[in-house]
Amino acid sequence: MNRIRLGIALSMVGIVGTTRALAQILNGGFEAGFVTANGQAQVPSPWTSTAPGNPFVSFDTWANPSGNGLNPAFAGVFTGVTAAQGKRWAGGWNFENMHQLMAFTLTPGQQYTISALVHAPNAPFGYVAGGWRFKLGATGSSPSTLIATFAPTVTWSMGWVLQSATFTAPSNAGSLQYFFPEVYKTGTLNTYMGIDDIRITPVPGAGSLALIGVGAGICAARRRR
Ligand SMILES: [Ca+2]
Repeated sequence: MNRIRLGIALSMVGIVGTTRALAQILNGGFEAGFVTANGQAQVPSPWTSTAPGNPFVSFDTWANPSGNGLNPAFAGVFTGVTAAQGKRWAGGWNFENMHQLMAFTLTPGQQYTISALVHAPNAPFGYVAGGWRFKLGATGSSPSTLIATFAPTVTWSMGWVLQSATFTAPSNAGSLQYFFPEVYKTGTLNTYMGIDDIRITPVPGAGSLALIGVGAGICAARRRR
């Protein structure tokens, strides 16, 4: 193999590796962009909801004190809490929604890990902690496909907790470009939960490991010359 072909082959390995490492979720830490109305019923772009500004529909953006977003002490929900990552996080009731158009669609059959830092509410007013689940949809109003669920085990005293789940992208993932985090309740009481640093990353599989093997083989061949 000559130097040019070796260079092209190694570049292809590099391109594939880079593409796989790119994040599907944009602004997963809710740090970029300005939110109006002190963040109540508002989420920063590219996040949005079916009715931005409607406090019975849209998720909220919370910020460390004096930041751009809801004060953690608002309604006593997150009194004393600061962001797990950066200066802001998002939260919502089980009856509220939020979504974004992902940067890339998921690859059908590929395994992914979804992770996030989650926080239960300080719930003195008749609501409780719940869980998070994640869906895909073909439009911003059609969360049709459940892809992952986090156990509803996070309580107020635990602070921020990193949760994750692994899933296989469905066969129609190419047509499901919208991503929806949702809060679910486990009993009769409504629940409110916070979330920060949402990520979806591919699990290295047989395909990418084979490419790494090809790259290593090329390097070995080059050394032998
Ligand atoms: Ca954040």
